[in-house]
Amino acid sequence: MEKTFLMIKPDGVQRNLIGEIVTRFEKKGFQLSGAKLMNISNEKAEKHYGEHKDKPFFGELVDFITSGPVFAMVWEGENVIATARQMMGKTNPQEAAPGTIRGDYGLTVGKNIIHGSDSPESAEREIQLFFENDEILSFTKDNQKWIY
Ligand code: RTP
Ligand code: MG
Repeated sequence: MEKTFLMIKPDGVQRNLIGEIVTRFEKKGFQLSGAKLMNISNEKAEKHYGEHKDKPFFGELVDFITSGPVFAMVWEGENVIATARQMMGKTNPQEAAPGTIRGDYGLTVGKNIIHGSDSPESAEREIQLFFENDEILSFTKDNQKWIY
């Protein structure tokens, strides 16, 4: 089953949105396979956002993501990578549709609550960067036949 890496950013943790966000993905039908509250080192932040290292906002982005605990998660399910991005909404909360996480809870692009992998390659890379293999659990729930 497809897996993605989602991370509630420091603003989402500070604003007590962990439960609300986890609930949305659970109710959608996705399954949580790993999760932890953690601080990110500068080195990990720079690796994670490596694709943006030449952008003017890179410094701010790294400072923000390392400014407090994040809630890192691995979720699985059919088309979870693309569907989670849709549930998150556009990068800039001003353009994110109501009903999406960023559309409902964010105001500015620099503090947009949640990160989600944008492709299978990113998902693979980001899961490896944030999780050890034994922190990702594969198990079957009885509800599967009602979802698929
Ligand atoms: P993310 O990686 O955090 O899930 O967000 P994303 O894919 O929707 O957006 P991406 O283009 O990867 O940008 C990463 C993060 O950089 C911040 N950003 N700031 N000041 C700006 O113009 C600007 N543009 C992007 C955002 O916080 C975005 O989530
Ligand atoms: Mg991105």
